[in-house]
Amino acid sequence: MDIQSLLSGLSSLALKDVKYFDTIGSTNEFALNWAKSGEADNCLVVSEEQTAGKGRMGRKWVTAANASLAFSYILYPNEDESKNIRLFSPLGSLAVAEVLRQDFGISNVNLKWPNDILIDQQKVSGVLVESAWYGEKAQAVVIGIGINIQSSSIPPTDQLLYPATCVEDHSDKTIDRIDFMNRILKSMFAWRARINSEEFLTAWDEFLAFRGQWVHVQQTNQWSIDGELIGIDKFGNLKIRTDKGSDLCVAYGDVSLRPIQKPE
Ligand code: BT5
Repeated sequence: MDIQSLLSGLSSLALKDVKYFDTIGSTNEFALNWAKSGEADNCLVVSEEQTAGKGRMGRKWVTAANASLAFSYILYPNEDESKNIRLFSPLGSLAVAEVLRQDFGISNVNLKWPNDILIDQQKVSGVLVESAWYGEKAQAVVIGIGINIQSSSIPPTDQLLYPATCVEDHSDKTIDRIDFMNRILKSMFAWRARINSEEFLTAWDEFLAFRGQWVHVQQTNQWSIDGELIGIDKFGNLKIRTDKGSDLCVAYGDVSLRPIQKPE
């Protein structure tokens, strides 16, 4: 990858600016600093490799040179969007899922609430949304997306909390990474216009992994719940039915989820 091929491959998106790095600590970190300038709306940061890629809750994200995609898109939300900043995470994951299914014909794509993209129940991509303040009270949002494209991008098992896979293991097509990123951004822009709509929640809900299954939801070591995964509500919260039959909603936040055996 290089800046020339990036600029030409993404030219139809009318991005304001694109920064490309052969290697960087984290594209999100760079984007957050850039966003604070107040002049980075609709800008993109891409790196071939990350040496300190970030996941949620201080976890690490591994990006391998020539085999992965790692990029961060910066936007300044409008007033309506500012009320629902947490929807930008499913915006990114819905775009990735849609491209995998619609453009690459990969059928078994699901979204593990709140932010993981799975193929055949294995993690292929993760989204990290972070925001920063600039000026007096204006907020910037960075949508960071990491995707495993070729098999050499899959980290060793001892670095993983959850099984991982890559796109090329599930598609007959060779993946052109810039074309792939272009499609994801295009889908993201289209859904952004409808981010507060019921249609957006429905599209997200349709991709939801583990519906009807027993899951364990853990919130930063303090609180956890086991129950049947029902779906998402109109705010994007996860609906869980406990063994006593009551429904609970888990708000998006520092939450992790995994399927478990239903107790007898
Ligand atoms: C995420 O966090 O999945 C969000 C990942 C976001 C990465 C992008 S890359 C561009 C931008 N710049 C950044 O610095 N970050 C963003 P989380 O749900 O917390 O998952 C992290 C966990 O995923 C780790 O603890 C590992 O278990 C696992 N993991 C790390 N690298 C992986 C990979 N390449 N493929 C699959 N799983 C991975």
